[in-house]
Amino acid sequence: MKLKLAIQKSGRLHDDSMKLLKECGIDISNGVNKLKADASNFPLEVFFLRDDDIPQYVEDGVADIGFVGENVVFEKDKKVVIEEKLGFGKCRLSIAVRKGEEYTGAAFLQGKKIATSYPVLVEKFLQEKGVSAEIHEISGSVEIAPGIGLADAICDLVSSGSTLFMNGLKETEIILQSQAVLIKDAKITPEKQQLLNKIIFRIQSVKKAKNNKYILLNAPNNKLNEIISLLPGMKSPTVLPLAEEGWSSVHSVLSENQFWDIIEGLKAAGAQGILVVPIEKMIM
Ligand code: PRT
Ligand code: ZN
Repeated sequence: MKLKLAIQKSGRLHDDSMKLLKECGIDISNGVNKLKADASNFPLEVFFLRDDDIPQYVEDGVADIGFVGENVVFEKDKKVVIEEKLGFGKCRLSIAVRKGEEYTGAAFLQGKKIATSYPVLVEKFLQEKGVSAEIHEISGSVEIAPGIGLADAICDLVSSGSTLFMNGLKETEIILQSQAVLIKDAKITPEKQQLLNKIIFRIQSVKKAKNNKYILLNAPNNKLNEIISLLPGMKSPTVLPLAEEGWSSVHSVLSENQFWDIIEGLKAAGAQGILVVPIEKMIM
C-alpha cells in the first residue's frame, strides 16, 4: 500500500514542496515531466497537478493528501481536512484599489465592480461586511483590470506588493492570510493515516529545526550563572570546561524569534566567541 500525495506540477509551490519531501528524507526518483513519481525509500507516490485541482483530487480520494495553498483550499471549499501548516508559500489575499482613491473601509466597495480569481472568498467577505458589489471573475492578470476600466477594485494574492505598486494600485484590506498546508482526504483509511502520521512527524521535526538555532559560546566562569539565566535551551544548557583556566563553553538552542534579543544580552553579559549554527532536524 502506498500513500498518494498531490503537489503542484510547476509554479510557486513546486520547488518548496519537493524540498520539504527531501528534508523529510523522502527521495523522489524521477523528473517533473511525468505525471507521477514514486519515492524510493517511503511508501509514497507523488502526483504532479495544477494547484487548483488538488483539493478536488483529495476529496475524491484519487490522492490521499496534498500540499496546496490555504487560499485554494478555502476558495474550492471541498471536503478535505487541513492537517499541518507547511511554512512556505506565504501570501495574503487582499483588496486593492487605484492609488489615488480614498478607501474608507469595505463600504467603499458598495455597488462597485471587483475583479478577482477568488469569487467565493470575495463573496463571503462582502457578505460579512454587509456590502453588495459586482464580482468579475477573471483567471489571470487581475491587477490590470482597474487600469483598463474593467473594475474599480481587485482582490488578489499579494506577497511583496510590487505587482500592485507597478500597476498603480494600493492594498487596502487583507481578507485572508495564507500559506501552503498539508490537506488530507476526510475519509482516509486508518492504515494510510499511520503512514501520514510518519510524514507529519518528520515535517514537524524539520519545521522546528528551521525555527531554532544551535548556539555555542565561551563564558568567563564568574559570569556563567548570568549567561545561563539568559538561555532557554531544550532542557538546560550544556556547560563544558575550556582548556583555558576560568572559562567554559556553553551550548544551547535558541528559537528564531528570541534570537537577536538574547544574543545582545549574552554579549553584554560577557560571552565571547559566539557561534550560531543551523539545526537539521529536531526530535522532541
Ligand atoms: O499552474 P497552476 O494552476 O498550478 O499555478 P498558478 O499559476 O495558479 O499558481 P502559482 O504558481 O502562481 O501560485 C501557487 C500558490 O502560491 C498560490 O495559490 C499561493 O498559495 C502561493 N503564492 C504565494 C502566490 C504568491 N505568493 C503570489 N505572490 N501565488 C501568486 N502570487 C502572485 C499574485 O497572484 C500576483 O500576481 O504574485 C503576484 C503578486 O506578487 P508580489 O510579490 O508582486 O506582491
Ligand atoms: Zn492555479
